[in-house]
Amino acid sequence: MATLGNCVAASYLAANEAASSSLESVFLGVPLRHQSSHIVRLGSKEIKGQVRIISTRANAVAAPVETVKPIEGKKTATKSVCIVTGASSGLGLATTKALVDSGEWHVVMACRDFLKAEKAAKSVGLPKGSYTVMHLDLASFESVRQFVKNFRSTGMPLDVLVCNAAVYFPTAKEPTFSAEGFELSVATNHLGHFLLARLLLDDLEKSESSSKRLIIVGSITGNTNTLAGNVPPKANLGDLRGLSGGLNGVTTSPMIDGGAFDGAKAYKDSKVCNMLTMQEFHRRYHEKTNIIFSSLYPGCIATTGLFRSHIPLFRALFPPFQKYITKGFVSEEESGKRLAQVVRDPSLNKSGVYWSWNNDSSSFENVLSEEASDPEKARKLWEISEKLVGLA
Ligand code: NDP
Ligand code: PMR
Repeated sequence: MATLGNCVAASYLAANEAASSSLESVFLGVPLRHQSSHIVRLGSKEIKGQVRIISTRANAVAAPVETVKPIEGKKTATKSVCIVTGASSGLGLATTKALVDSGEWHVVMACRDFLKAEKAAKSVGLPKGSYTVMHLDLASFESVRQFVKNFRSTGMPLDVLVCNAAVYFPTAKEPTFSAEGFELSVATNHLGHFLLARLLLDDLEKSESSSKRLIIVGSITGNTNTLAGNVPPKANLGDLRGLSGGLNGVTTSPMIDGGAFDGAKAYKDSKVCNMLTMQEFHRRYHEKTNIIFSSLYPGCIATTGLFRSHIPLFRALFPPFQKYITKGFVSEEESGKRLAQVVRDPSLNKSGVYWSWNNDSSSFENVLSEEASDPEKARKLWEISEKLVGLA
């Protein structure tokens, strides 16, 4: 059955058909045309917007900016708004699908590859108008800041932010670096998200939702109180001397603890940073803002793009190993439902929690490793990170 919101969206689209044909851009000489609409809550008003593609960086694939034309006097069903970083594949895409399917959420897919994200949205059957793709490259602070500006310019409220995107370079012999010269996995998984979350905290605080949330995806492999977390190389931030030095691989080590480069360790270290950051946000802001801060281990989603640069043998054996030996395997669809639960389930409303699931898919509050729950380390990480991203 068509909702009032859908009907209004359809008539809005028809009315704007002529105008929207000018929303064109060019990518590698090929004209692009993208059109989408959304209806979301803006305070007590409803707003609708169209997406068009522009470039925010010289080397960007394609970046959208929304123009929002508030329509006065129209009443539509209201939707909550959730930003999901890295929504173009794996857990992020499955979570987007679960949220959109609920009929209650509009998802802003914050992705570095606009065309890939659009294709991914279509591949899982997201209806036009149920999502907005916006360009975000977490490996560039400039892009993070531009994303925040673009998001604000849409006039959409922000009810939940999900920091999900990540990269993993297990076979790299040498480090690679972000736009600002930080080792790429810590820069993407931790520093980019740290800046994004800090900048969007104000927007979250303004949300009228009684259940506004900031979620940072963690993992079992960063927790050395588990079997998986004891597979070498183990996560260890040490005294954070490499991070303090700027992780640049020239004057300092590219690793947080100051050691020699190890791609698998850098990823696990970045996950420890994600879990520490969530707890530090909780300590600093939960009481003041009423925002619920959470992290989670969604299960071993052994089929995702995270393992794209691993050797072919690993990619072939990892899913059956997790399915039949460790029994830690979850499908992308199931992991998406789990993260969507952390976004919207009223019973998962406790702040400062690292959520996990039993084999029967019931959620529980998990215990973090000593390092991943060390408040002193979390404070130090916060202070160094805010200097590196230019907030202090
Ligand atoms: P995927 O590789 O499928 O998804 C990662 C997403 O991050 C992709 O959409 C990717 O974009 C995006 N991304 C990477 N770099 C950037 C960047 N610089 N800017 C913006 N987006 C970027 O992996 P998963 O779905 O498995 O990973 C999602 C989360 O789940 C991660 O935080 C991971 O640590 C966590 N996790 C995964 C587990 C697993 O078993 N797979 C287990 C535990 C936690 P693009 O599509 O363009 O590459
Ligand atoms: Mg691991 C209960 C045991 C368990 C679980 C739940 C995982 C999850 N793993 C487990 C055990 C083991 N793993 C064991 C015994 C081994 C040695 C054979 C093992 C190996 C292994 C490798 C080489 N596992 C891996 C790798 C990776 O490259 C993955 C990784 O560390 O990525 C950072 C990985 C993972 N195991 C997991 C999970 C969830 C991962 C993936 C990613 C992540 O933490 O995000």
